[in-house]
Amino acid sequence: MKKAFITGITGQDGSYLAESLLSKGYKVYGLTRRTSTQNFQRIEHIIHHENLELVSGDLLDQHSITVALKEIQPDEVYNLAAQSFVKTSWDQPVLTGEFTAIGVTRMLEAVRFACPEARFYQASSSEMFGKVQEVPQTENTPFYPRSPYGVAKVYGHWITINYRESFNMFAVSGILFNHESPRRGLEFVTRKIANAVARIKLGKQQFVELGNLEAKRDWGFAKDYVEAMWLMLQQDHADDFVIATGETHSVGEFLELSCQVAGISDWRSVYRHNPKYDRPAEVDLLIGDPSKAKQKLGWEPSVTFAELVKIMTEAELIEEAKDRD
Ligand code: NAP
Ligand code: F7E
Repeated sequence: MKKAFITGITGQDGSYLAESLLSKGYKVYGLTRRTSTQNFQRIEHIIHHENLELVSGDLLDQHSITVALKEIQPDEVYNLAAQSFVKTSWDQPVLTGEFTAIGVTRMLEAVRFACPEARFYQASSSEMFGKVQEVPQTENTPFYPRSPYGVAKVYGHWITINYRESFNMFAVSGILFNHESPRRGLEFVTRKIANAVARIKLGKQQFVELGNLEAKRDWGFAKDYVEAMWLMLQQDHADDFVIATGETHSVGEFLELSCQVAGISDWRSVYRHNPKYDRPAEVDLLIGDPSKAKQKLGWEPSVTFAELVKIMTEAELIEEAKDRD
């Protein structure tokens, strides 16, 4: 039985990846950090699975991850843990660097010391392209990050490549563009919109307050994207891949379509601009070129933008209707 170790298992991607690996017959170990109230909502449905084990540790604590990896001896390590909200990275830039940048080195050091044969996946991000130097963005497009989060991810990306080249480790980076789902954190714009639209439809709130409606993103479905992570670790050679849909849409389009799904005819009537949601430096346009992933991994997205908006809005309509009273 193959063994996988996932950091960030309580997050959106970690929960989908754990599900997928369990269905493939893996024994899955998930790193969780101590919290005063449990935050296992996204993994509640698999928590009693006989092949899932949670391990206590933190990316800030080198010893905890080294000891866990020494004990488990995993075949595959997926480093998904991070401070992943871009806006917060301006409020907590140092902590973001500790988790999202230096945390990667801690993971690579732990693997190098405890299980050097394990294959390592690093969750890189399209935020590294920031102020884009090329359209669409490929594996060879130069980085120009626009937030402390983006800068930290560039560090994580290059240290992964550096360990591959220095120590001959099977270490890869997936440059994943935005991917969403009903499990997305409520602070991210897609889930925020889908949730607000559902609440407006049900008469629980009047408006949705947003920042920049013009920003464009290449949005895919998270469940598709975790399959790409797994595929990257099944290859003969360690390599880095862009994972994206190849389409871009604005925040405004997401809002308009979500309103259509919910049966709200005039989206402008429910929208308010609030400058508090604008960013000190914006990433205006992201659009990825996934041709290398298609050619070498045989990976393609299965959910279109319109389907994604529908999945997310309908999920919120169901959830919000449950606690209507
Ligand atoms: P997410 O929902 O925010 O999940 C982040 C996970 O990291 C949570 O499980 C969190 O644990 C854990 N974590 C944070 N700090 C930690 C620490 N110090 N020690 C241990 N665990 C820690 O993020 P996601 O959307 O699933 O994304 C997964 C990864 O992909 C992240 O690295 C993100 O930056 C990257 N990424 C995401 C996207 C996207 O569009 N979703 C695109 C490109 C790259 P708690 O539950 O305890 O907070
Ligand atoms: O913002 C605009 C905002 O926070 C998307 C993370 O998973 O993807 C994610 O980062 C856009 C930005 O995601 C609001 O200015 C307008 O242009 O949903 P977001 P993100 O910043 O693209 C990348 C690939 C990651 O790696 C990250 O971990 O939407 N926007 N109004 C707003 N954004 C938010 N959050 N809230 C608003 O009210």
